[in-house]
Amino acid sequence: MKNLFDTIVAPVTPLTYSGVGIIRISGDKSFEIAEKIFSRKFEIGRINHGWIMRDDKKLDEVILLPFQNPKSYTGEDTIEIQTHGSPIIIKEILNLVMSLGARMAERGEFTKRAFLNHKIDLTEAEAVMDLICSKTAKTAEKSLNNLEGALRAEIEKIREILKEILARIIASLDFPEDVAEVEYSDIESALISAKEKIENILASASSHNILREGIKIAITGRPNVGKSSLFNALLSLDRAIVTDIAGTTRDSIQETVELDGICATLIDTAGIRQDESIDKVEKIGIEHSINIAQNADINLLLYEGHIGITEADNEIFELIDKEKPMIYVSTKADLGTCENIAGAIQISTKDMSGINELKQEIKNKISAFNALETEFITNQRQQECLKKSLENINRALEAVKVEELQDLISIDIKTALLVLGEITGEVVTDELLNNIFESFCIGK
Ligand SMILES: Nc1nc2c(ncn2[C@@H]2O[C@H](COP(=O)(O)OP(=O)(O)OP(=O)(O)O)[C@@H](O)[C@H]2O)c(=O)[nH]1
Ligand SMILES: [Mg+2]
Repeated sequence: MKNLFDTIVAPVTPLTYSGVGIIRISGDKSFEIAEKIFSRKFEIGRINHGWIMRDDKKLDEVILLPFQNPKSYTGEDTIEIQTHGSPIIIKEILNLVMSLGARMAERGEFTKRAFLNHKIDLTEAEAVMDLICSKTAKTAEKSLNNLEGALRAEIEKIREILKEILARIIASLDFPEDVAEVEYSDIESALISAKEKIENILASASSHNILREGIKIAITGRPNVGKSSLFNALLSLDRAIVTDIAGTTRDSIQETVELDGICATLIDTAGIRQDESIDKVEKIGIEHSINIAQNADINLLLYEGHIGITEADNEIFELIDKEKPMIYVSTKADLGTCENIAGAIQISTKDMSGINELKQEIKNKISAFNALETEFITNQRQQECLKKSLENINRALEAVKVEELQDLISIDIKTALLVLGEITGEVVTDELLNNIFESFCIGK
């Protein structure tokens, strides 16, 4: 981190042609710099209209918004300048501001300062970027809840339980004559209560990951079963090439759609077959298909209903882990049906029968992923901290069972507390902060 209190500047909006461009300056020198470049005296807390001037030359007609510390995003004196959205003008103003003593902000530096100036905690800082990168309205809603402190509140509840029992243990150790030793049963019930809360959050972690990263749905089956036709039907788009030649799809293609607030990536794969005559390109495509099917969150396993399940179909179905969600789809229903797998959905892309039923079944599978819905959302980093904290709590619980010295038990409780503190940012290292803010965009 450079000097915390130097003055930084960055474009807040992308450097492309647009209606409006915004430049933000934050730090001790912001007002002084603004006075030098603005055509007239500005008033704090007001919308100021005027010109950005370089010496006597007008650079642009702008709106200037001054925010006095601590009432700003970063907690420092801040100036926001709304310019016309020309990359040339924005760059000229940035150069001018930098020539007067500001430096270009690093990625996420405005938010990092908001955190370091105690305007927000780390869960809220991470929520800012999550909100910007949200793929669906639902993810945006949860990120906004985090920004308002939903995850922090949950973590604080757990920390309070641990802090309280730790304080009692330490008091009895420090003042053995005045304070009685804490009952082991009291320590146990506090630890169990914290443990349950952490386990509840972790139970919803996979649904959080799906909300953040989306869900992968693979359309799998042998050549010519109608995979690309179904892909197009689900997208209501002629995206994939469909022909009666087996092996039409050589490489997988994917598109994303929103299904019940979840970002779903639909993948059309190359038909899988074990045929000596197939060429090198198709072979690679098939290996790819198997990989996609095995890594998908949901598999749509296709077979032709009027032909029935063939040996080749069975060989493909056996490649898929049956523990994972999957839907059997019997295709070309318009040509008749001779054999069905229990629970299979019969579809035809010719008359579109069964397509809505299949969409509903896909949504049912998605909602099973999403069953443990919480107000907040967690990311991988936060989940790792929760897991580490849980390990320490479990170790403390084992020690309580054998009535280990409370001095020793307190060490595990302290560590559990420290790791939870990394979630909110009460305990942080420079490395952790750099890792988090490096993923931000410039100007945030
Ligand atoms: N009658 C009928 N024909 C269909 C239906 N769906 C697909 N077909 C036909 O089946 C043939 C193969 O369809 P595709 O969607 O290309 O099959 P695919 O599984 O993607 O095939 P590959 O890419 O070669 O693996 C085409 O001639 C389609 O017109 C259907 O519901 N009814
Ligand atoms: Mg195809």
